[in-house]
Amino acid sequence: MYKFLKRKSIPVKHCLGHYSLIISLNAIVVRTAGHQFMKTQVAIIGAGPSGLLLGRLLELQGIDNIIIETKSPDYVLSRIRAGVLEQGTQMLMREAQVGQRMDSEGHVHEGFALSFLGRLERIDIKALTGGKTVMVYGQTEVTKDLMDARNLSGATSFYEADEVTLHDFYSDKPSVSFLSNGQRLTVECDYIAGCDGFHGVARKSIPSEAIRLFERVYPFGWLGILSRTPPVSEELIYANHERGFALCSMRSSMLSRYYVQCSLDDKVENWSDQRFWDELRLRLPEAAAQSLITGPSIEKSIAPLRSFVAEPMQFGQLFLVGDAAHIVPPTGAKGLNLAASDVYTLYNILRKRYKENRLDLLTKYSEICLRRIWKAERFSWWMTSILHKFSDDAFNQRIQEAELDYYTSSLAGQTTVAENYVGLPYEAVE
Ligand code: FAS
Ligand code: PHB
Repeated sequence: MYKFLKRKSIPVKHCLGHYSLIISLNAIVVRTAGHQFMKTQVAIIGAGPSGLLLGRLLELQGIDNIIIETKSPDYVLSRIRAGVLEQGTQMLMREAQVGQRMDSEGHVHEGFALSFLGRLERIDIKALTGGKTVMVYGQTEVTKDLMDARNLSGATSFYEADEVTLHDFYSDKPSVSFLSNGQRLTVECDYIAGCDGFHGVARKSIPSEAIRLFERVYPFGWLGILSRTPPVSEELIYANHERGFALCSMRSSMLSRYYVQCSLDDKVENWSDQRFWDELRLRLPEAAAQSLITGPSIEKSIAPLRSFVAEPMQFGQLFLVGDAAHIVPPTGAKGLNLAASDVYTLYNILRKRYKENRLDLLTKYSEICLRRIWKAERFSWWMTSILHKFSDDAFNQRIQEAELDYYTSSLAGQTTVAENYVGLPYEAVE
């Protein structure tokens, strides 16, 4: 377990009647009976990749921040999610001084395959993008590296917080209140970063008339399995099949991650390991199906698929970041990477606001992020639309096969797929 509240310095305590004042390096604390007040520059809600990465980058710039998370560190780390990092995400991990394990344990991938009609067509992303690649390194590891760094630095984080509530974010004195170990705390800040994911409180705190939501829910889910087996292929395989989509991925040379499309009302308990492996084999090209090494699942879960965007992403002093503002179907491996590009934008806006007094940049956050978000939404929607079974409509299956045939046999088509998969460039904050 991670210590949830650590301070760097020996707090200086002044008892002012029933108040007590504790000064520490990154939080000023005033305590009254039953209610503790803290002050920081940026209050970050959520300790997923968005919150932890933003917190770490700000901390390295000497910008005080406090993270408030509803779950325990172990719970956050137990979630099995993304597996592919774009170069921009890798760059940010290095800038956050937490890239060492990623660089030593991550696997650089120079291509991936699209499978259809029994064919296996490789997209050579490195050759098609002038040398760009992606890295296979699980989101769990990204989160752990960031958590470890924050725990080591002593920056303040509150885990297992309850009743997290945002206050006055349209004023210049926003705050976040919450219960921690039965004590009510209020963090007064300059800005709030809502990094609390799709189901978090930040977006839901915004008046409905101030926000516009765009959504598409797909009529299927992904049944994912993790197994301590060697991956069927060194690179990822995205398979279109008339029985449904399948994906072969991995976390390491002895930890494989596989997915099969399943119906929305399906249940994990309906899928024995054997049924999963049999179905996966049916959806893969012959050579892969024959060389697949199976084993007991160590994790099995079903995730729904949706495309979702909230516009704008800034509301006074509140900024929505990552899944709090947008969701993509994981078919394009963009979710975690989009969160990282939001962090890049907000981090640089706040860095320049505090270091160069560039207050003008604060209003540019939404437009910069949304330009990249909508292009990633398009790619993720397109990959989902050509790889999944939507109905028994034979015409749609033929159109999907023609799309895949064109995009894998035309240099222009391959280049389009490759440059979107490695991640479109980040827009400079200037
Ligand atoms: P997260 O949801 O990761 O983190 C939000 C944090 O806020 C959580 O720790 C949560 O506990 C906390 N929180 C929630 N409410 C709160 C509150 N009221 N107060 C305080 N804290 C609160 N992306 C890919 O690229 N590839 C994939 O294969 C992939 N698979 C996925 C599978 C699933 C089941 C899910 C849900 C997502 C998947 N994603 C995938 C997307 C995922 O990786 C996200 O893009 C990524 O987690 C985004 O990170 P955050 O924005 O930090 O949000
Ligand atoms: C994964 O490894 O979990 C993964 C990889 C690529 C995707 C989606 C999921 O597009």
